[in-house]
Amino acid sequence: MTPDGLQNPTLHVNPGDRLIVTVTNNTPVGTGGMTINPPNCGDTTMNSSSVNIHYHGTNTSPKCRQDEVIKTLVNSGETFRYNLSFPLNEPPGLYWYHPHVHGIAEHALQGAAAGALVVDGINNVQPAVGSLRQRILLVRDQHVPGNPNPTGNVPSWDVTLNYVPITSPTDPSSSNFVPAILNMEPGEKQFLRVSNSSSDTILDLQYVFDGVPQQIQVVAIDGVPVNSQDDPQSRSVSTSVDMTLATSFSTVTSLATRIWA
Ligand SMILES: [Cu+2]
Repeated sequence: MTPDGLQNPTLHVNPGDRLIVTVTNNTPVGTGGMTINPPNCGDTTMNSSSVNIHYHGTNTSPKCRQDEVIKTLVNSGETFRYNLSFPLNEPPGLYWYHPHVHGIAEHALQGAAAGALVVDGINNVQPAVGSLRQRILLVRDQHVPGNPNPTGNVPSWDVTLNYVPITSPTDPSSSNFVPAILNMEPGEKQFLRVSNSSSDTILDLQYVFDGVPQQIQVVAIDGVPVNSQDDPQSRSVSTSVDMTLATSFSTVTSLATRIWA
């Protein structure tokens, strides 16, 4: 989230593009310190507030200043410039970015430090989505306030949808369950691009209207069009989608007015 409370920026690139990102670590000076053996990239010492950026799922190079997460360290007060080359054959789709300093990545992700990265051109492989309204939805997880023991309707983690909290309990049959709400016109189709940007939460997503899970057509998973070997424009139809950690999928849905996660 930005200092003004806005969403982390959604980055758009085309295959073959160069992406330049300048990162300044404005978090307080961290505790601890572990010297990282050379070759180094950025700082040479890791501490509790070190950051870097992983460009999740992209086919960019694991070299320093590109998608390198093992040696790259940007510490409090430091600025670091990324300069990534996307290959010409990068599949269009939804990707995401997040800090990936080993040992503290979970902490950073549950602090909501993740954003969407879109390789444009999905309508070249799925023309049906070209005219639809798109929504980019990032599900993140975070600590349940008070850290209660998970039991019954008390989940291990709370989740948010584009930073809007989905309050516990997350059981739809509970009387005080509050879903995330997406408004749609009757009969309208929308193109939903969803990323499970949580660190520990596996999702079972449905799109529900009047208590009835609606039909969703999955057009791509992790940037790969479904059924692409048989028919690149085909779509898998279901009423729910399971998402393991760090996956993304794109769906077309109609009729429903609410989604919950
Ligand atoms: Cu990742």
